Amino acid sequence: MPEIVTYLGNKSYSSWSLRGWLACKLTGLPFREEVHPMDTPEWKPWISARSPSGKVPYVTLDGAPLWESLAIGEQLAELNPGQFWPEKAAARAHARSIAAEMHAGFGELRKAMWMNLRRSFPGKGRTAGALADIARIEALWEGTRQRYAGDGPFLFGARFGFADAMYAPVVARFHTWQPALTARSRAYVDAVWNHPFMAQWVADAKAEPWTLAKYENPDP
Ligand SMILES: N[C@@H](CCC(=O)N[C@@H](CS)C(=O)NCC(=O)O)C(=O)O
Repeated sequence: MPEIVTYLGNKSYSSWSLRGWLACKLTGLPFREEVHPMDTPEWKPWISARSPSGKVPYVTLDGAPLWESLAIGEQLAELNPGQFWPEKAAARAHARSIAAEMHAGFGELRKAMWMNLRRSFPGKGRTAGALADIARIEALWEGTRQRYAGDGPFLFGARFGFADAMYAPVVARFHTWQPALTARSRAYVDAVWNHPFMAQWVADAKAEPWTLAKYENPDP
């Protein structure tokens, strides 16, 4: 069995860490995780001694370094392909494209509505840029689900896959900041939020001892 180790920032705040961890979960294999609080004097030395980019998520697979969440997902998918990507080529092409769009984009949303799994800031963070990103995400979710989800609750149907994992932190942000969403988007948000992987991550986040002030004030 391959040895997988994942290095993570705070589960409460580190949205990229969540993507890497979900990729590890999708393998269906046991893995070890090491969590370290960000924005502390020890953070940079800790992560820089491990991850070539000095960022999380960082994963080792039988000792081989893996960084950048999309690359982590693609590599770990080789261990359990059917769980990560849809079976049909057209759906897989679509899944890869929306995963890449998430990897590269939505900076305004990420800046205005950061992840904080222990807090609720309804009505805040609604900058023009964040609202434009949300409109694109809702259109993308709806277009994908209309075409590929059938009766299933996730982007490509019944199975929570890697495209869902890439958007899971958006779901978490929507949970905290509660922007206005269509009923269909809300149903998708609920499906991801209630998935057992997500529930486990949120429970771990709530049990963390660390609070980072910069993520606690919705009116910076
Ligand atoms: N494009 C990278 C983004 C990595 C990233 O920005 N990670 C943040 C996680 S919140 C980080 O490590 N921040 C702490 C730091 O830069 O010291 C990926 O997809 O993995």
